[in-house]
Amino acid sequence: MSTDTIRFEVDNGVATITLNRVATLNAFNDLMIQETIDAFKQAGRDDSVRAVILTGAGRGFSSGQDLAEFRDHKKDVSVSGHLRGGYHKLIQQMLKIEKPIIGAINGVAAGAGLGIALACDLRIAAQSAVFMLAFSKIGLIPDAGINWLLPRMIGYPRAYQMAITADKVSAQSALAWGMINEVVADEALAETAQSWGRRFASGPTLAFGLTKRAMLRAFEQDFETALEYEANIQEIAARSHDNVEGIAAFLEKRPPTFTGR
Ligand code: LHQ
Repeated sequence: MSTDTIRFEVDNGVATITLNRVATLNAFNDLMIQETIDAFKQAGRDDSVRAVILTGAGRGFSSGQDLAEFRDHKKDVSVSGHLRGGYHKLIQQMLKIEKPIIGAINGVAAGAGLGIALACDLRIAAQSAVFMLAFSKIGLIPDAGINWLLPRMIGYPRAYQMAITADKVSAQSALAWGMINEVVADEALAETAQSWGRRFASGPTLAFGLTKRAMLRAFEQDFETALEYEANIQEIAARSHDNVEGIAAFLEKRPPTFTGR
């Protein structure tokens, strides 16, 4: 796996993917999209990885599409082809991995960078982070899954307002609006994310992954179908070692040892 534009580390069951094109606030060029896809694939394949963190190096999380590269390629590639061949594959990979993905939002998340942040399952933001739908500033509509994900998180009025104003939204507002899970002091972000990661990695990660599958699928299901679907998924969880261990630990009044199996 090449890592020219990202860093990839695994420690204590937690894989950390760090976007690393600092001079552009981690703008996505083709290589960074591909390397991030490969890193998520690797995190998905590796059984020792039970939680994933996505963050940015330097003062940005991601400024979205690398506009310089895109301008240079525009004559050769259609925008829709670029989205389908790049961002869609990345987002689908993130949604497919049945392990919790924590976005540690260290600075500005703009454009498709915000879309990728929203495709994480949980988001912790540094106090100074800002969220921005930069698209309308360059005459585009939101992409990278934002039209589907953001109104579900913060409601249509706020999502539409963010889209047409392209104003920066502070971490505190993002928290109040339900876009993120927690805000911490800038200097506490990395350790808070690692501590969430370690906590999840020692939990019943099979159930965590199945919960992600059931909840994401339920967005598209009617209630009856969702009930049926969750019953089937629960059947899988109930056959796990973690379920046996969890019940035994409860009855024996001791902490459980979950293995993700
Ligand atoms: C950048 C970028 C950047 C290149 C900062 N590219 N260099 C999908 C498919 C197809 C087509 C197009 O789009 C998409 C999806 C999208 O993501 S569209 C939206 C693309 N993103 C933007 O429009 C955001 C552009 N960036 C900004 O508005 C600002 O840079 C923000 C608000 C993110 C940060 O502002 P500042 O903190 O003031 O930093 P800065 O503007 O000074 O940027 C620092 C450097 O990073 C600077 O380079 P320089 O050589 O002058 O130091 C910028 O040119 C570079 N940079 N974003 N997206």
